[in-house]
Amino acid sequence: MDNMQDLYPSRTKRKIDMFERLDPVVYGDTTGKYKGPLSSEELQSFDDNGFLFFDQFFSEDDIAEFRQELKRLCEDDSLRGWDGVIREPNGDEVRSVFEVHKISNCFNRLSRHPRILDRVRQLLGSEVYIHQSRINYKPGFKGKGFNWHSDFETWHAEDGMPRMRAVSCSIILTDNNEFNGPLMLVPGSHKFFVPCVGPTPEDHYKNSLKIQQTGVPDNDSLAQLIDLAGGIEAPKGPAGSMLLFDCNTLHGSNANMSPYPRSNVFFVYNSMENRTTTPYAANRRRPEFLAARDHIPLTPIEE
Ligand code: AKG
Repeated sequence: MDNMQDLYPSRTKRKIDMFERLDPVVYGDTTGKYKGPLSSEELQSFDDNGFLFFDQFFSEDDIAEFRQELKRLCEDDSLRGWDGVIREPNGDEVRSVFEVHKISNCFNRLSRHPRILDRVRQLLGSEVYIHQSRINYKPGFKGKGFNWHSDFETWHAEDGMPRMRAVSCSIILTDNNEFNGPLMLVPGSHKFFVPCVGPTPEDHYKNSLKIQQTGVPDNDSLAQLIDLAGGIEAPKGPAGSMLLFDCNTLHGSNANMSPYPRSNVFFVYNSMENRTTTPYAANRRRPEFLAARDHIPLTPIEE
């Protein structure tokens, strides 16, 4: 695949209507090399909705060390000034820390946990590498929201991800409830690609990681997809719960209006058959902390 064949044009001058996705959603099954723990029903549900939620996937005990690490990274002076630490718009609170699978042993190990990898490899039907990882902290009262978007749209336009063959895994590190800005998803939206209007600004990531305004779907398309697919869902649960969602599922979240932080870690697994090339709609590649260049297949840790 080269960039001459852009199957998912976006960041265009004029609006292009949304169209049906050209790629499968689930690549593996319950037999064969990448068979995994997900049942046929779970695979079908992921195919239909674009996500799967696992309540209390890890226990409180399992995640105790990750909560400590979450705090440590947020307070780590040696990370101050690094571009991979994003502050809230108009504030000094940490919004996100990127590349946590590289800067933290603890999160590196979590990203290679066999219980996650088995499921992700089954969904993608191949070996996988990490395209991006991050913690979104969403601190109490101060954490702002994330506008609706498809991650694939950005990864395609700005990172050169050719096809829809990536899955995000979000692990809840502090309880997510209706008050602290849980992630919301549009079930079924992953089946359509919504081209976005407007060219990619230079160094777009410097603003988009605080508030994304380019590469977001127009309201008409959004409303249509929300109507079509049956609304919006916000899977909530205690720390240790896990969400797997397709790279093209529309999602976003509100600000945290409660005193309690809503902190989740995200690992983005891309298929080894779908390695990134050059951006489809940006002048330059984004920095490595946002889009990995070492496409190394992951090996599971021993439990
Ligand atoms: C992102 O980081 O791109 C997200 O969409 C996450 C939204 C959230 O953490 O609420």
